Amino acid sequence: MSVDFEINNSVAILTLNNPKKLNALNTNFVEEIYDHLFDVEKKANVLVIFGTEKAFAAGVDINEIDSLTFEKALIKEFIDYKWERILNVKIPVISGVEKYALGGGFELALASDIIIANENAKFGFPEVNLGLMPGLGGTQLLTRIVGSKKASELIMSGDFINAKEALQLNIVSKILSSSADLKREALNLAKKIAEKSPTSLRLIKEAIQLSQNTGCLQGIKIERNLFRSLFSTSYKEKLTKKFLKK
Ligand code: CO8
Repeated sequence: MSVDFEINNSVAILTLNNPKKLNALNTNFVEEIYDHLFDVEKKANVLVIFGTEKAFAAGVDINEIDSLTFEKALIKEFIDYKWERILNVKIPVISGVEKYALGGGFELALASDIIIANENAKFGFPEVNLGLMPGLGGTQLLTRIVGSKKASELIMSGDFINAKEALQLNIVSKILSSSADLKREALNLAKKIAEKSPTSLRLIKEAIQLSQNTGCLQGIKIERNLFRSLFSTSYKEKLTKKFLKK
């Protein structure tokens, strides 16, 4: 097993745990993450993903890539169809990044809703140095955050950025100065979010994700309908009454 999994008080924690290989993501590793997601969505209100102190994940396992051909990758659907599931987790996801988040590891972090980082974090897409390119959403997700010019610079050069640069580029929302602080902060944030209405959280996530793929006016219309649908939930009933009683 390379993935540790636990759930406490509606917070699910997935810890990638293959430090010797810097959490390089091979097919089995991704399948383990995939398998846990069903439990995560049923039993938790927030998911937190950690790596180890040596790496969040240094990309897809280059040993596996080495033996791939175009036909094999297309027909056997190497990693990518399981990845759809990772991109579409219905509950909020927080990634706590230490050291390397590279290639597929960076894409795993970008697939989450919130990224917080240790000050030693390094982000990048070194695929170009292997004669490759990002293949798990990197060109799309990074470009939407930092714009096409900066995304082009980073993806075409293969250069890494540190935590401070990632903060300036709005990739990460907070930097912590130690592994323990990072874990504490990520779990406190997860706990705070997990206490909110699960229906609100799922629809907020849906609306924010939609904003990346739709025009503003259409997005506002859809948001309004999602908002209206929350009128029929027990949480809205309970929480508005509670506020008004005070
Ligand atoms: N794959 C396989 N093994 C790896 C990987 C990796 N991505 N990254 C690190 N490792 C292994 C090393 O081979 C080494 O193993 P060993 O001890 O057995 O020799 C061990 O981890 C420790 O690594 P280093 O000794 O290299 O550690 P350093 O601190 O010297 O360097 C680096 C750390 C800079 C992170 C370096 O390991 C590195 O450059 N790694 C490769 C990073 C990379 O190129 N990542 C991109 C991979 S491609 C990708 O992610 C494509 C995604 C799209 C897939 C699309 C599917 C459809």
